[in-house]
Amino acid sequence: MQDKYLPADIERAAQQHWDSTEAFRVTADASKPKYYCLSMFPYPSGKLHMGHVRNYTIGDVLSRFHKMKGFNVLQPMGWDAFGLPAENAAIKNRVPPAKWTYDNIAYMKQQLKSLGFAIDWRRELATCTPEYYKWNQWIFLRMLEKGVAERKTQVVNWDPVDQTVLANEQVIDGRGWRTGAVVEKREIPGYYLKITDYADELLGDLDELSGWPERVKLMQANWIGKSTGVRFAFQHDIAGDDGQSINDGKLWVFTTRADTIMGVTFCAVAAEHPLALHAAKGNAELAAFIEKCKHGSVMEADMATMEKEGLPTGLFVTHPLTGKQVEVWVGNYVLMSYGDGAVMGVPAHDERDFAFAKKYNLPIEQVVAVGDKAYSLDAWQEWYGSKDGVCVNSGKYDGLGYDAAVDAIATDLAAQGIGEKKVQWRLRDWGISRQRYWGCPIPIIHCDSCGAVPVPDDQLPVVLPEDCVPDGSGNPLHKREDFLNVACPCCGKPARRETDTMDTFVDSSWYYARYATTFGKDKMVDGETDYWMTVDQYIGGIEHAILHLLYSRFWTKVMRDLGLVSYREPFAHLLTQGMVLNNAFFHKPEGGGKNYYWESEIDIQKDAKGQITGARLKQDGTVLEHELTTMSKSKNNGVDPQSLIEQYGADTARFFMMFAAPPEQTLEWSDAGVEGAYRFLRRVWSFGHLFASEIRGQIG
Ligand code: OVK
Ligand code: ZN
Repeated sequence: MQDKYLPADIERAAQQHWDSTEAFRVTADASKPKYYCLSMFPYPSGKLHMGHVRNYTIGDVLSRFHKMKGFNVLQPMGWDAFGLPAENAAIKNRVPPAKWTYDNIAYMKQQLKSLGFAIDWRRELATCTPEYYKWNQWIFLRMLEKGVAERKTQVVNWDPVDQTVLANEQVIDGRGWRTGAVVEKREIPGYYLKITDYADELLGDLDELSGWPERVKLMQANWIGKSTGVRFAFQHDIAGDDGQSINDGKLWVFTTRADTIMGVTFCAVAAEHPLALHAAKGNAELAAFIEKCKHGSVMEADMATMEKEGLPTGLFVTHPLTGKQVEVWVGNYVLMSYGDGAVMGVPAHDERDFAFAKKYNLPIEQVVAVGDKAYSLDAWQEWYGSKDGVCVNSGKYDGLGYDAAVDAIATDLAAQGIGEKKVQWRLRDWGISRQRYWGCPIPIIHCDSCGAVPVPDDQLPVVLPEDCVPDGSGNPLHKREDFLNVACPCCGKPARRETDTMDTFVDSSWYYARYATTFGKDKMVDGETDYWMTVDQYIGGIEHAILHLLYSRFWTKVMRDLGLVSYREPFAHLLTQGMVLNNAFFHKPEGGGKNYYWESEIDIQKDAKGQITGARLKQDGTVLEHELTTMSKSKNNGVDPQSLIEQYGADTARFFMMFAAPPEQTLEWSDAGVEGAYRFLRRVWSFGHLFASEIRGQIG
């Protein structure tokens, strides 16, 4: 044993030993309790970030701890290898995304190895390999057969920079999650997975996930968004170009406040609603407004905060209970993709309708009274959302409370055949078609005679050519005749392959099950999966609280319904690790924004406790401001794990990560903390050396 603490030598020796003995290779063993510890697999983006080191250290500590306790521990690792970053790198560097991806995987794998994680590398997978994505294609075909997948045209979120469709979840504050570009609406054909068929189960089973943070479960529940209410119609005889009443003379709406129906003073429809389009024909102003709405956000969060705008259509519909004529408006806050694309307007009892009515001088009629409070337009906030009142100014419904009023009104509407109680979900179906190259090909062949034909199973996988170099002008597969041209599986005539690829969230929806499958691999998952699954501990970033975790839960339930697995939830315990923060130093230039500087360019003053009291730019002595924020390239405050490992060794990095903060909380980077961790490990080593060479000699 060396007397000096030389982490590079020690760690190399240990890692070589683990490699040569396959120390972390595991197989199913019914005689031991199992522990499946999974960290969210990385995008092979280039090199490890400090956030990865933290995530994977937490997973490794849990794995090793359980191994020492006698568990049969599975800790796998792999690569979420499809996606846009590889295409963007290809555009920039003129290398095929495949080469960029495989090079990055090789580099990052060596980085992970140098961190000494107890990983069973035999189970490594990369989602961009045909042996993996074959099963995306295979299960997609099963979903088509079962009607869980379908082709349809829908209004979608269009990212004008990436030229691609985004799922609602990928739109953040009306902007693309990757590009930050303002999202537009477009109509486009594509494949959808009917996650809405599973809405009830996805919501209900949240109750079983006692090992998940409440916060994440709440986010999922809100995303699924179950609301109970009444769907009913305003009747009309507005005729379209064909002389027939539009939509059979019914304007359908959904409301969770059927008790306020007697207070309707207008209706609002989405820009794409047939009544809006009809009215726009003779109305240039309305046509222009509709066009403008198409570029608006489709996110509910934005709907809540944005300026409500509208225009009257000049069309009227009949109130189903009062018989009064109600004017139809087009509102920028009404979405065609939610419910029927139309809402009733009750300004006295709904905040959004109130703002709209005030703006456009529409009548406001109180129909619910809460206690003996006097209703006044100045105190309108007190009234919204309250279900504690009774109906007033509502004819035969006067005096009824919320539940009784909803029941009575739903019954009366049902008697006319124009209404019923209904459950509505906020969750939309999952559009998986991407107009991109670097993804899993959708196994469909388009034939002029037969239409969209599924690729037969014995022709799977549909292999993606790996030598394309995208240039930014759309999907390069459009130019690959060798990929495109194929015989129709039905009639044998020349046909063309689908060029859309799958959303990469498909790849990550089942990778955990594939790790747990042994290596015959002639099946998507095999019997070993049932031994290892479910994942006992999943560790990853809160950024995946909704999309990835919901899709994985959905995928698991589909696999169960296809008889592939016997469990119904993939992840028993979930830990969302806190982010790694560091100080960022900046000037605020006059034009706005911030100019960031590296710590090496700055003189920093600290007090006795190590708190920063001031910072000046070395170059000219100017005073800088500072903030504690996530590590990022753009803020010049990132610390490269590689330099940390090279200077102090992996153990110091890991030790600091685990002791500087509890796993769920943010971790503040501290050079002094790293130094401290290193000194501690050095003392441990010295003690070990002393024990080995002296103490043991004395007692031995
Ligand atoms: N492949 C997906 C992924 O998130 C996971 C799938 C299961 C969907 C943690 C940074 C960073 C900050 C600023 C600039 C650049 C990077 C994540 C995940 C895991 C894998 C930390 C990563 N900060 N990056 N892949 N990280 N922290 O490679 O929360 O992005 O749990 O590592 O992350 S990933
Ligand atoms: Zn055909």
